[in-house]
Amino acid sequence: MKIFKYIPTFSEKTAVALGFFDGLHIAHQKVISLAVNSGYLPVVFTFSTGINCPESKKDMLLLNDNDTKYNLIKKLGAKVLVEPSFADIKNISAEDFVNEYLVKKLNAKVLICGENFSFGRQALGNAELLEKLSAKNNVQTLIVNSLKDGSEPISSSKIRRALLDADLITASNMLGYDYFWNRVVVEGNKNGRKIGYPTINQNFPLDCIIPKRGVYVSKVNVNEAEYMGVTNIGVRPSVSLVSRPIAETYIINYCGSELYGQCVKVSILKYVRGEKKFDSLQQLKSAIKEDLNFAKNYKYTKN
Ligand code: RBF
Ligand code: MG
Repeated sequence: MKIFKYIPTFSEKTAVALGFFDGLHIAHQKVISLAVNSGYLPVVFTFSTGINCPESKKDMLLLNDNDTKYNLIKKLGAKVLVEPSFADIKNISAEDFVNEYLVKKLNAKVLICGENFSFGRQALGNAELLEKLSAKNNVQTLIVNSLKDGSEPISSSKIRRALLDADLITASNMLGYDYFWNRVVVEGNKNGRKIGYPTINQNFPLDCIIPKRGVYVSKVNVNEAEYMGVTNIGVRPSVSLVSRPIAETYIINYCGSELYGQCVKVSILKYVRGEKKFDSLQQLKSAIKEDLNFAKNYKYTKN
């Protein structure tokens, strides 16, 4: 998949999937799949945020870091990702956005978006306007209705709320996969090995969401192999308090080499308990042992 940080010009006819695609839930997946299966060059059009971001996305913590977003989009079969910064597109009128950028530059023959898509200056454009403007250019528009989880419409903000509540059933139903991160392993305080449970430590980027603190049954992918694990998201009050929660994962039956500096994918499957302050390392150790037993007995049903 080729990634452009600006809006390129294509001679090949394209199908363009439009959206922010944070979390890439099942409705996002449907939007992108329609582009992939259109017969045209499948392009995903999104934007990056920074200090400049839409009002609706202010203070919003992301579900995915960028690499994860790229990988999920690539896995769906998109060949091109167009990702200008929001600052570069926010003053384009809805009309120019469609006529000049989507139709002329990207050479779109099909445009796909969700029913609550908005675009253009002051986010004045909606799916209906997109359809109207593309029809004038003989471009087809496909509008994907909100998908539902039971009676609840699926949305990235509902997934965020579910993760803050450790409601992993809702999160994975809406995502279509178990919530995961794929991040570099950093050096820890090496206290884990003193109590017999060495862990891999991973930080949460400042702009990404941190699921509810506590212990989870997890699934860990190291290179090609898959392991079960137990993950603590927290500040470890029993040992040496850190100011921002980190993820510490003990990988069950792992006896390979140190993983510092490597990216490891950790999926959280089931919430076990909250993080506690123990008075002794012995108590912490037996709590972790119980967590491990719980994980070993946990019946994992693949999403
Ligand atoms: N630290 C705590 O202070 N309280 C806890 O309840 C706690 N639970 C944990 C559960 C698991 C499965 C793991 C792997 C770690 C946990 N920790 C907890 C963090 C622990 O203090 C830390 O991993 C080691 O001491 C190494 O820093
Ligand atoms: Mg949405």
